[in-house]
Amino acid sequence: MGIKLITLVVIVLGVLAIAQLMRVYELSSKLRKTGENEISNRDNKLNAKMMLGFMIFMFGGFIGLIWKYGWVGRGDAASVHGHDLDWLLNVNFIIIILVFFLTNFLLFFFSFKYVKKPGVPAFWYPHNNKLEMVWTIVPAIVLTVIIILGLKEWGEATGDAGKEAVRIELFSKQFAWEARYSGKDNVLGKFDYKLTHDEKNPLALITMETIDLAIDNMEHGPVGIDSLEHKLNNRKIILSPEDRDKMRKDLKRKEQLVRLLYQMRNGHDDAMDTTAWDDFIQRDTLYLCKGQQYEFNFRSKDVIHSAYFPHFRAQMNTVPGMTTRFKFTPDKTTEDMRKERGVEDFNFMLLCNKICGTSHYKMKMLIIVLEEEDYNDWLSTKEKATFWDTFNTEAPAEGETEENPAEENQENT
Ligand SMILES: [Cu+2]
Repeated sequence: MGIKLITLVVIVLGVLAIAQLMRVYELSSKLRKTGENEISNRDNKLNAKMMLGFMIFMFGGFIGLIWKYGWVGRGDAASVHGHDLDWLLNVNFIIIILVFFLTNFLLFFFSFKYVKKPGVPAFWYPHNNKLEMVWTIVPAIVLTVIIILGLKEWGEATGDAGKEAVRIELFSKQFAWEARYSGKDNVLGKFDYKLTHDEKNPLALITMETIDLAIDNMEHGPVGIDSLEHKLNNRKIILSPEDRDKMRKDLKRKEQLVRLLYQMRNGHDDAMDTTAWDDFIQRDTLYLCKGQQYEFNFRSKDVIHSAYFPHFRAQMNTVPGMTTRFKFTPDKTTEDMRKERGVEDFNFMLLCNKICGTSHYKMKMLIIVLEEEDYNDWLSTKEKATFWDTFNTEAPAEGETEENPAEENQENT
């Protein structure tokens, strides 16, 4: 603190001293009867040398920092497309750095070289078509190449995944991630926001049973239509006009919602239900298999989040009301990465990369990439934990507490 204060005082005093010196200079030049605007030959030469000195200092600093901190500090990528993406990023960096050196060299070196010399008039050079063409066409070509390469990469990363890709849904909410694996059929069951009110169906999946449950909750649940009607019609319950008004509005909204749910039920084909029943939901840790392509379907419950997988070079916004996609193939296991980096407790992470609220910083998910054999072992532990199993467990709270310790042991090994 003390040192900071002293530094500040020194800077302020320094600025004041310079201002005073300039004032003295102005006064003395007035006394000498030369104009303030007339720059002496000596000053010009000094400025020219300072231009050159600054250029050397800036270039030296740039090279020195790269020397000290490495090329860009990302570390090697851990996904197939990540290596291509890094290559593209390096191409961009090389172009930018070349342009940086070239333009700054011209700027500062010419200022030095063409300093005003007594008796030499300035050369009048207003226009050159060839030069204009060169500095328009060359950047245009370079930018076109960069953009086309970038679009190609982007198209590949976000385009349709092959049939063999495993589908996973990443559901984001304030402030956690939930992963839904598509199960044996590799098809993610459909969902609908109108079904979000039950803890047995946290991801609002559509099946005949979940629609029935939602209708039942809406009609007979603790804050359902029945209870609202009862409160509004029972004369023994005294309500303020505001509360009554609020309740009427709530009732109207719920009646409308229940009509929509009945409509959904009428149009629902329960042959599709198995696509949802075999899905399973995974919290805290996402398990992936090395060499397997994954198609991630992103969803958001509340605000915009962003799924950021730094080591796999993937990032995608999750947007309420729409599904976004990104696919990648991990090509290193967690173990591979630990060996490669020499860090024993290294772990892949999924982070939220949008400031989405107060606990944004906590919104992350551990990712463990396994060899095929280990991955299949883990997968077999999930066979009895499908959406069907969790939905049909009579007491979900008890069932989960019994299952969880076993799962945690799995994760720790
Ligand atoms: Cu977030």
